[in-house]
Amino acid sequence: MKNGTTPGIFFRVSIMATRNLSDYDANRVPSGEGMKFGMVVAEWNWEITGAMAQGALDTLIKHGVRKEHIEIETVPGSFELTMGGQLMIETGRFDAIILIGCVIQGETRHFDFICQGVTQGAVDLTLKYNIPVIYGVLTTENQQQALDRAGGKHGNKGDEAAVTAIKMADSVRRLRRL
Ligand code: RBF
Repeated sequence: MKNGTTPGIFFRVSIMATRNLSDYDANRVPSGEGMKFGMVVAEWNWEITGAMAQGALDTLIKHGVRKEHIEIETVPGSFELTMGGQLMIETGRFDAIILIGCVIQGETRHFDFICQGVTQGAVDLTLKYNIPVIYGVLTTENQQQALDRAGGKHGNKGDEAAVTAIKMADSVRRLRRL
């Protein structure tokens, strides 16, 4: 289905989701000019999360967000992303918050508990504060799968989180103006 061609339906924003959002059409991303973003990055699995954070940062800037409108905080692990996100939201300075983490399956059930905690935490934050909280958290079976998604063969999920943040911030601005 082509955008805008369905009778009676007008897509104000071009649909651009594919299986791999890193393949997005950059021309169809709203401008990030004037938008402010907070990013919380887990230090655990830094090789992965650092690459994702860099990707997110580059992508925000590429789409017009000013460097001084991006603040980055690190937290020890993905479990702490919710708290970091909450602290950032409470400053009132941001249009959207990006959480970056990587949880890799180990031998114990920690994986499940951390994934569950941060996922529910992100949902709770976004609904409690009515602000986009973008879930840039990899949950993989092994390190290779994570590397593949942090600038490897499956793109960089940090880039995708940044695009999602801009799109959601744009949606909020447009809808609140209506
Ligand atoms: N944090 C991550 O971000 N990714 C992980 O893969 C990860 N694995 C962990 C495995 C174990 C056994 C433990 C105890 C912690 C792990 N953490 C991981 C850290 C976790 O998110 C949190 O920082 C700590 O549990 C302290 O609250």
